[in-house]
Formats: sequence, C-alpha cells, structure tokens
Amino acid sequence: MERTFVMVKPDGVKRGLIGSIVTRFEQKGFLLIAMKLMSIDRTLAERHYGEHREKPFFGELVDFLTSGQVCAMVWEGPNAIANARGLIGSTNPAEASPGTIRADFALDISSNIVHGSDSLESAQREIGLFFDGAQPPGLLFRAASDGASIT
Ligand code: IDP
Repeated sequence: MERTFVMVKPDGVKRGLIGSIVTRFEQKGFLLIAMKLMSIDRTLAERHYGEHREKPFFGELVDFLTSGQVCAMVWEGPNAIANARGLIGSTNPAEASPGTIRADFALDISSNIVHGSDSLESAQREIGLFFDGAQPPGLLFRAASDGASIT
C-alpha cells in the first residue's frame, strides 16, 4: 500500500474541475486520506518544484502555481504513485492518452490541471511539504484504522 500526493493546480480549481478529478480517483479505487484547499506562497511553490529550478519555465511555473488556490490531496492505494500518474497522463496534454485527466481536460503543457508525485521520495517529500502534521482549517483527515499519521 502506498500514498501519493496529488494537487489540482489553479487552472483546475478555477475551472471547477476538483469534483471531476476526485471522482476519477474514487472510481479507480483510491482512498482519500487528506484534502485541503489552499493558497501557495512563492517559497512553497519553489520548494515543491525545486528540481526544475534551472529550467527556463521555472519562473512561469511558480507564477502559475501561486496564481490561485490549489486543492492538495493525499491518496492511498496499491502502487498509488504509478497508478495516479497513469490516471493523470503525460505532462503534455497533447501527448496524453485519451481517458487520462490531462488528455480529457487540458490543452497546454503549462496549464495541465493536476500534479502527481513521480516517485516514493517525491511523494514523501511533497506530503511533508503540504501536510506537515498541523491541521489548519479545512483540512480533512480520514481516521486511519491503523492510527498512522498521514505522512
Ligand atoms: P509532471 O507534472 O508530469 O511530473 P514535470 O516534468 O515534473 O512533469 O514538470 C512539472 C510541471 O512543469 C508540469 O506539470 C508542467 O506544468 C510544467 N512544465 C513542464 N515542462 C514544461 C515546459 O516545457 N513548458 C512549460 N511548463 C512546463
């Protein structure tokens, strides 16, 4: 059993796609562990996408991520990281397979609706960044049957 970090980006929130995206994860069989609607400041956006710091699109990416609210989530399931990436589809919506979230809801690589962790290390790091154990208003926790914390 694995947990992964998924985030509806500002374009997805503005377009009212949180429900559609949550539905796909639920229909696939994932268990929703935590969820919160929040704004991201530049420091958090830069830390989240730190691996892209040297890329030419980094500034634009941080501008985009801080341009509106996001919906941060933790989902659990077998091979959750790879399975979530499968539901989300390729980075460039133009290359994503039909039936994936990015293929069905997005047109442009810089506004591709949703993020999903790409490795176990990233998932643990990102869950820690966005859900640090504090419980700010709006944070929903599913009671863990094993008493485990979400990180
Ligand atoms: P991923 O989101 O599919 O894991 P990454 O390569 O980690 O893809 O890129 C992170 C995000 O950066 C992408 O989701 C996309 O929004 C943005 N991005 C990636 N490549 C480009 C690009 O060439 N131009 C503009 N934005 C990009």
